[in-house]
Formats: sequence, C-alpha cells, structure tokens
Amino acid sequence: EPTRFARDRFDEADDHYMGLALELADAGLYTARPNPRVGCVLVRDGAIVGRGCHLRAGEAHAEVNALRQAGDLATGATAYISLEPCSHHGRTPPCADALITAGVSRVVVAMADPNPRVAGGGLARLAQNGIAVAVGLREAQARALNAGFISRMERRRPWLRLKLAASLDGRTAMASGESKWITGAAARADVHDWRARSCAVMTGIGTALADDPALTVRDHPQADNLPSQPARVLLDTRLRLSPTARLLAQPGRAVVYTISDDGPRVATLRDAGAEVRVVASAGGRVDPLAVLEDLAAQEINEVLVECGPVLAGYLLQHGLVDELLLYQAMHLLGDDARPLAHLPGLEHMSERLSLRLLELRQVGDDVFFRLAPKGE
Ligand code: AOF
Ligand code: ZN
Repeated sequence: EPTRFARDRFDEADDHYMGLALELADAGLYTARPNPRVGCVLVRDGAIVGRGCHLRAGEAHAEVNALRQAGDLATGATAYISLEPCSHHGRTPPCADALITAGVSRVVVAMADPNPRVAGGGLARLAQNGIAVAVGLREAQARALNAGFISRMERRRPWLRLKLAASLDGRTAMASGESKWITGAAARADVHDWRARSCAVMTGIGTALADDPALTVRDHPQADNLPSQPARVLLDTRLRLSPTARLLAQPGRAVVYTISDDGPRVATLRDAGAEVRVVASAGGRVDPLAVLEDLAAQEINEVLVECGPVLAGYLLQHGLVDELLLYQAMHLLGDDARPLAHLPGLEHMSERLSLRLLELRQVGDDVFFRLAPKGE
C-alpha cells in the first residue's frame, strides 16, 4: 500500500544522521536475532542528544535506549531511526508511544517495519499525534542490513546465503570426496563471520557423512557473546546421520529434516540430541523450500548453507539462493575433481545461470566473491 509520508524531503544533515543510525544498528549484527538490527539518533538544534541501538531480543529497542540517554533534551528533537518504531506490545512496550511521550517533534525512518504487527502502524500513530514523519531515507542500506528479518516477514522464508569454496578451475573436492582444505585459514575465518551473523547453518547429508562438520562459530570475537550458536540444520532424506556425528554434540539446536518414518532411527537421533522434523518431499528427497518455510516459522532470519554440489545445484536451479559467497583458491585440481554445483547440461548460452557481482575482495591468498543470481 502506498505510504502517505514524504519520501523525498531529506537534506544532507538528514542523510548524515541516518548514516549514524545505521552505524549504530550494526552493533546488533551478531546479537539482535531474531529481531532486526536497529539504530536511533536523536538530534536537537544541530546537536546529537541521544544514541541507541537494539542489542538483544527482549532488551530495550533502539529508540528507548536513545531516549534514556537524551532525557529532557528529547523534547522537540528529531529522531533518525533505521526502522519504523514499533506500535505493538511485544517483549517490550511500543516505541512509538515512548517517542510521543518524550515530545519528539519529527521522526525520520529508513524503512517501514515489515512485521505485520507493525506495518505502518507506528508511523500512523506518530502522525496522529502531530509528529512530522518521513520515510525512505537510505532504505536500500537499511534493507540490506536486515535482509533476513525482512525476508522472513515478507516471503515467509529466511534469506539464504550459499557458501562455496572452489579451486581456480571451479572444483570443490577431489573425486574421493577429500575437500580439506581448498581455501586458506583466512577464508575459513571469514566463513565463521558469516556463520556468526546467521540464525542457522545448513548442510546436506553428503557433506555431513564426508566431513563430519561441527558447524559452530569458533575463533570469532563474538563467539561467546552470541545469543546462541546458530541452529545446525541438516537435510537428511533417509536419516543416514550417525548418532555420534559432531554436529549433534555442540551447544545449541541441531535440527534434522527428513522424509523418513523410520521410528527407531528417529529415536536414536533424538537420544543423540537432534530435533527430527519430517517435511514434504520433492522428487524423493527432503524439499528444501519446505525446510526453509519451516525455519522461518521458527524465527530463523538468515541461513548460511555450506554444502556439496548436489544441494548447491538444487538450490541454485530452484531460485532459492539469495546470495552466493564464493571463496576461490589459486590452484588447479584437475578434471577428476568435483564441480561447484551439479546443474543440468545446457545447450545454449541463453539458458545460463547469470550472477551479479556485489562484492569482490582478497582474503588471505584466496579471492572472495559475493554474488546474487540475476532475474529474481
Ligand atoms: C523498534 N525498535 O529497536 C526494534 C524493533 O518482541 P519485541 O518487543 O522485542 O519486538 C520485536 C519486534 O519489534 C520486531 O519483530 C520488529 O517488528 C520490531 N523491532 N522495533 O521500534 C527496535 N528492534
Ligand atoms: Zn520498538
């Protein structure tokens, strides 16, 4: 529905302060989940009188932290917030009411809150109380910061990042399955950073059997500050996972998705700490889309998939990849090594799967590409 609020009346100072609000929001990158990362700056007579961010679900929202800092100086101030203030009673009372009570005179937000419990209600409440409201400043940046939260609210599925590590000739493992290590230590540390911001890390049974990964965040500055380890999610059509698998023995949730109704195997894995969930099948295997929808219902915002070529190919082919994170090592593995992703052979260039380059950087001796499939 078209917004009734001004989208274009922003000056350079507005842009500057919204930039600060977004910087503050970044402080919740690893800790705010399942809530969005939000920052707020209060400005009166050209001076910042309050700054706040939202650090953890259940704790104060960004606006409340900024208002506390400003005290009486909030009266007549402009609030720059990276997300529409809430209007609902959730884990905390509505921020829109707090801004009204504090006597703020103008509110600028980067984007409306896609949460159906808010969805314009916060802005409407402010406007009804005589507060000048403007929305849409640095919206793209605000949406990128909370891609997972927004995806969960708008599409009812998480934001999916597919991480792959390949040689210069695009190979991901030797024919034997040996894949440790394609890329260097710096690239692996970078992957732990992507894990740390995610609600879940997902893999397929092929990778789980071949590598026995732990799928936890380790050796990361935020490792001990996370609300929990990301949930470890396994797609295991026939429940082939060993009850002694490392991914079951780590702190945090381990969720095994299957289409199997093999009671004894389910019981064995549950005893070993797994949450076993039965979902729909797609072509005789666990349906990844059904898994994603189930994860969204559990407040999973961002999913990092670290898997082999079968699941990678499926996700790419079915348009389920929102971002591809590719670490490429400067060596050649040869014709017998395994490809990046299994995709059907194509006859024409016009059928190719095109990607848009979003980011490119060197990580140790490897090269990192962040890409988005085109045409979504
Ligand atoms: C804000 N400011 O800093 C954040 C907001 O359960 P609660 O009370 O923590 O509410 C969570 C919801 O509030 C979340 O789903 C989103 O819609 C909004 N987040 N709103 O005004 C904030 N983090
Ligand atoms: Zn709020």
